[in-house]
This record gives sequence, C-alpha cells and structure tokens, in this order.
Amino acid sequence: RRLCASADTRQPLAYLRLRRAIRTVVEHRDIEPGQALPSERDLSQALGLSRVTVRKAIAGLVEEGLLTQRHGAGTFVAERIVKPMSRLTSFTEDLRARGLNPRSEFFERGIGEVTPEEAMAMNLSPGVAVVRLHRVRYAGDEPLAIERSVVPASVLPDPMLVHDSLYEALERRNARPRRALQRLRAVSLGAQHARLLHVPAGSAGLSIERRSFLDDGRVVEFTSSWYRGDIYDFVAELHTD
Ligand code: 16G
Repeated sequence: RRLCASADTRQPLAYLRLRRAIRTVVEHRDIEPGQALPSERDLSQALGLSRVTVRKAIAGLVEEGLLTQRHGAGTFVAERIVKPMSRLTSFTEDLRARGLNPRSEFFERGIGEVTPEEAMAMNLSPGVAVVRLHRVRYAGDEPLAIERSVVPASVLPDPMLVHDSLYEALERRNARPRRALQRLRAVSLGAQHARLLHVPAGSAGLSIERRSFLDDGRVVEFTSSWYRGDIYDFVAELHTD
C-alpha cells in the first residue's frame, strides 16, 4: 500500500521514484529483512508501470545491496548488510538507510595525549590532545562492530559532543570528513572481541582501519574497527581506465 501511495507513476524517471518508494518501504520495515518483495509482474500491474521500469528500479537496489535476488525464487530484502565502499558514510547513516536502529555502547569517551603511533598515523605533533572513543556498535540489540576512534581535540574539543554518532558531531562542527583511506584485513576474532560481538571465539571478522581527512588535508579521525564477518559484505565498484 505504501508503495502505491508513494510511487507516482506519471512522473518522468518513474524507476527512480519507484526505487525511492521501495527504499522507504524497507526503511519503515513494512517488508522485513529476508522477506520477499512482490513479483515484478504484480508490482508492474499494481502500480501501472512497465516491467522494464520495475526491473530497472529493482536492479539499482540490488546493486546498492538493499535487495538480493535468488534465481527462480524472487527478490528479497537483504539480510546481510552490504556496504558500498565508494561512499564515505557513517555507521549510523548506513543502518538508518536499512531501517535499522543504530546505537553505541561506550567503553571509553575521553580526552588524552596522542600516542607516538597515533601521531604518526594522523600527522599530529607529539603530545597534542586527542579525543578517544571506544564503543560497540549495535543495530537494536544486535552487536555488529567494535570501534576505536581517535580524533584531534583541535577538531572536536570535547568527547561529550559525541552523543551516538561521531560523524553527526563532526558535522555540527563543520568538520565532516570529505575523503578517507581504508584498509581491510580478514581476522579471526579473539575471545574478547567475539564475546562483545556475541559470536563464537575464532569467528571470521574484518579488521578495518579508516583515516579520514578534511578538505585542507588535516586528518579528522583514525578509526580501527572489527566488523562481524558473518553479517557484513563490503562491495566496491571497479573501473578500467
Ligand atoms: C563507520 C566507519 C568509521 C566511522 C564511523 C562513524 C567503517 C569501516 N568505519 O563505522 O570509521 O568512525 O562509521 O559512524 O565504515 P558514526 O557517525 O555512526 O559514529
């Protein structure tokens, strides 16, 4: 019903409108992860759109990772979280886009002196002040990742400015990162990390390091993350040149 209400078929680029409408339906959890979407034929009949338009809208969302297709079985709302690597987004934004409820539990949210290793990685002078966040990231009650972030205090003077989302706090200070370098490595999760992530010790994980920069080249964050390998897919679009 929500699809019919929001997919105004007289608009040009109907496939873009339908794509947005399906995204809204998923965000509102009208169709839950793992559940099937109506068939292409039913959608095109109910909405008065051509099959080509419906197919194009769905293909875009499959590429984004919001939907998955199983041959012969149809189209489903994705259960794994598929994260495109080409866009610099935050945990909070990624989860909200999937209709999930992002949440953090902090172990540490304080200010201290930069360590020599951090100073090197972040191009900071020895001894300057940095904000440190150490937290478990959840979707509702489900832990998905552990993150340790270091942010120069010159960018974020008070750790309590971060309520839940680091990027929202940076945005409020006009210091939203514009570019990042990210490194992924496969790991087997040690006992402590595994316990926090509610998976058996030794489960597969992704260790990810992100260094993000402002337009002027200053480093805004140095974050080490451990993401659950049983839930996350990271995808990148590749081009020849
Ligand atoms: C993501 C980033 C992390 C960043 C965080 C901000 C990866 C692998 N890591 O988890 O570097 O600090 O988002 O999210 O994507 P927040 O604004 O919700 O705190």
